[in-house]
Amino acid sequence: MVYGGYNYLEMDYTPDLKNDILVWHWVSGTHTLETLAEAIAAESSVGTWTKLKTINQDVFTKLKAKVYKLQKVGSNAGFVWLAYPIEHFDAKNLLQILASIRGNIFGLNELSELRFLDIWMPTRLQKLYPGPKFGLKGIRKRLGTDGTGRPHIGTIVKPKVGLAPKEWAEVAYEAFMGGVDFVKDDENLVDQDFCRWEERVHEVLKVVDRVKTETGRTVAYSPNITDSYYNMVTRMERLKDMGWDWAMLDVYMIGYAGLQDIVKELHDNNIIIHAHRAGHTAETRGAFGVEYTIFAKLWRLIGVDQLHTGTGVGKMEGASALIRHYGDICRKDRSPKAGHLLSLGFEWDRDINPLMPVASGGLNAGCVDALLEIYGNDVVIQCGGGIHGHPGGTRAGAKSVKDAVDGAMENKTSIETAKKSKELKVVLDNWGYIDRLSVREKLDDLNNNRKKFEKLLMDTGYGAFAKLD
Ligand code: RUB
Ligand code: CA
Repeated sequence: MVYGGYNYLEMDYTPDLKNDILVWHWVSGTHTLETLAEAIAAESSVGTWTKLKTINQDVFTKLKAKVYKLQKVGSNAGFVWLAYPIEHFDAKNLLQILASIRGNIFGLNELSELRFLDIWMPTRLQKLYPGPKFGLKGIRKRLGTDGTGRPHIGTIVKPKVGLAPKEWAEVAYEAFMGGVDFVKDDENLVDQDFCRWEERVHEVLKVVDRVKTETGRTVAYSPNITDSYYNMVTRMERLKDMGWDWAMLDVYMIGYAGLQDIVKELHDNNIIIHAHRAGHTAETRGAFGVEYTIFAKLWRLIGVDQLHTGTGVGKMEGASALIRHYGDICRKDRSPKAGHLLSLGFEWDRDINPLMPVASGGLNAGCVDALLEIYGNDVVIQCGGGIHGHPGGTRAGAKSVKDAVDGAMENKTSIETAKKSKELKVVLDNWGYIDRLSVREKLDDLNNNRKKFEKLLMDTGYGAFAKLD
């Protein structure tokens, strides 16, 4: 088989986990799977649509992408595994790597579907990137929860835009007083006329101090600094002037280049980074796109400290098994033996710290038990509407989540806890309850029938992921 004059199929090649970047794709198109795979290999590495007078065998042999595995699903579709020698890349330049492996290939005429399902990054590559500075451990230390190991409770102040700085801070105060550890701006609140950034930060930091004085508790605020690079740096400088050490970034909007630069600035200035991922679904859903697995890996590599990773039970898409996998990517050193659904897995360099995943999107206290089943306790449970939409108001909403979390830490279900918490009871009565066992059964069922699922995937293709819930 040749594409553009060269052969990229090397089915007897064993990937070199120390020196290759591996990539896994789902593809379908108008040619055989072999041709589609070779088109991808050529366009993403040394080749093009035709034979070149300018290429020599040495370049080709040393730098080409190798298709080392194919799994057909019908004649013109299937899974493709590729290996790129690290020498192909300017390994310290993430943009260069991505322009190769997730660049032009998405525009090739012959493809009608292309899902970039996973990436393997050798530790040799990882050593060129910082990883989280504070991460899970640093954040726990900052909030004083390293001893308890309990989940953190977060809230996005709602409405997402519209409140004036003092109003915003007052809602934050109510949330803190009800038991929230962490408040944050929403993805689309930065520095609008009705709520100037500087004034809002000033007001909320007063509230953070007030909560400390009144209750002794350490709480945090993550102001959104997302903007052009220079404006982000200016805001970071203002945070430092105000003595504050936490900031939020819309990481997808900023893009990889700006993100790496602002992360470096924030690391150098000891500021904790909350990463909101708004917009990623423009790429992570649909026939052409990139799995969230890849974003989670890249954002841990780049070095954010906490990252939105989905819920499995809330308003946003994502099956619980996949959400658990994203949580693992954020926190574990290496992928669990079972549990990564045929993906390439991961093994983090020991200098890449774990980060704290954030479950968010359509949550309320009635989801707490289920979320802890999916994630374990190293997670931020973040509710917006589920706190500020509570019939008793923000403070009661926050208390409902706090009671559910405290109950879970004593091995009680929220149903049991609700007998002594009217705030939690109202939530369960109004919005319902997802019990831990139902989630456990679903996840166990998949684990016990992993081979069956993998077979379904290999027989029917990428769509089988959609059957997970
Ligand atoms: C959630 C919210 C966040 C979403 C984003 O508000 O505002 O922007 O979590 O989704 P609410 P994701 O709690 O009212 O639904 O976390 O999946 O990226
Ligand atoms: Ca939001």
